[in-house]
Amino acid sequence: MAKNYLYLDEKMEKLSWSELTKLHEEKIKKTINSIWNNNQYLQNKLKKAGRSPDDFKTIGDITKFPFMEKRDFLDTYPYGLLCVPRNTLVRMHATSGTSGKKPTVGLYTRNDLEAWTELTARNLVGIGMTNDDVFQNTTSSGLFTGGYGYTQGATRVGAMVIPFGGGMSAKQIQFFIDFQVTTIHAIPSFAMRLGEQAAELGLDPEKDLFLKRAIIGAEGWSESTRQRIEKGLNIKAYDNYGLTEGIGPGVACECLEQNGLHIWSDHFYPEVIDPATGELLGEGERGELVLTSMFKEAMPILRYRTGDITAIYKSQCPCGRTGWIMDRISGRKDEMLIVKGVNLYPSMVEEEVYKLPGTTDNWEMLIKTEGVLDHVYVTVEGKSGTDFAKVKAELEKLLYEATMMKIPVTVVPAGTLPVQEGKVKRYKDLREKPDDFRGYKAK
Ligand code: DLL
Repeated sequence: MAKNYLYLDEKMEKLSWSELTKLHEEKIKKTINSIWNNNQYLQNKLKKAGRSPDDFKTIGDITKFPFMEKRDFLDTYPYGLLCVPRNTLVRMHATSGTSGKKPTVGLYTRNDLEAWTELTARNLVGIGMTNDDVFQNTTSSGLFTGGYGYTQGATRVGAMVIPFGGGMSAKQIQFFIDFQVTTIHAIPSFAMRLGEQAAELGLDPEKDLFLKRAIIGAEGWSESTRQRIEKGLNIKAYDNYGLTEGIGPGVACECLEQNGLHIWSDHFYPEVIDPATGELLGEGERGELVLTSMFKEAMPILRYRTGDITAIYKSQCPCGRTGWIMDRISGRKDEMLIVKGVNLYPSMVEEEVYKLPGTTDNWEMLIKTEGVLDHVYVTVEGKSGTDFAKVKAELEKLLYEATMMKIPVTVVPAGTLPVQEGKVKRYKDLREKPDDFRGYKAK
């Protein structure tokens, strides 16, 4: 059946490559000028690299400019990356951040807030939501950008918005039924929990719920997680990507095709680099995503190293959107471990864990250095009535096929592993230097 592709801003979502390049050159020049003229810290950074705005003439010149990194955000906390007067700010958001004690902060002018609203609205329209829909946001409207971000975007689309917030899965589901909710925003671990909860309540999602779709992101998830979510709630689950340093959600999102995320290329210019050397990689090569913003006023980013691993392609999507498409994030560069020359991300393990029907949604991975080598151990929970020995044998086989590594699996009864709230971290890295990035390419 032909899909009914919807667009919030069809013109901008379908710019030709020549129009996009023109826009990139014009707007990135503006971003560089703003950084140079309005922020001493960033001006010094450019000067140190021997660069000035005059060095940017065409888009190819962008590689001459130094990268911004997480450090720049943390070192200048709270206001040090501002490029506008403080009294023009209307909002701040933050991520709790795993890279230190200080949160990473995003500050917004009124125009930034407008642009952000437009982008999350684009995501929602792109997955088929209209003003006929009822939208429930299952993340809190607090500092986390997924709360306000989607509540604003869904309001822009004209759906009826229920800003429920996090947790309370049984009550969330009651609201799904009472208000005939069709669209939800959730992080993957909570979307799985909602499916589990619906089953525990004895509901048949096809008959008892009205849900059609979920927009899912903010943490890594795999294709088999998608299948669990889709089956658990009888919906389509769409991946979306964003980060506080960028603007929040609204950087990239899947469309009805569920085949890669459209980077909103009229707002963000993406590059992919080798995280070990900083060298620019080509289309389809996997490495670290680097983003430059084109419209942000308060805190523009220039070649910001996201730490997220993906590959980008020029879109040939049947939906007709142009610009760049990115693969699902396979992990963060600091999560990647190299064991006996194999590059391993927690997401690769998750992909296999969720293939087995007898496991719950909770699992854990431990990485330890023993002798000179890193070893990986996986613990999963088996549902009651499941043959634990069979799950162990099957999962060890699947993990070996996927990673070429022998990963011992322990199966414990459901409810044994601690339940985590919010963004979930499935692995514990007990290696001697867990903070060191050990090189991207296997040596
Ligand atoms: O998580 C923004 C967001 C909210 C995105 C809601 C999507 C939905 P932060 O809290 O700053 O912002 O965390 C950003 O989360 O650098 C990635 O490592 C990770 N991340 C975000 N989206 C995805 C995704 C929000 N779809 C960090 N897949 C990013 C994998 C993701 N990882």
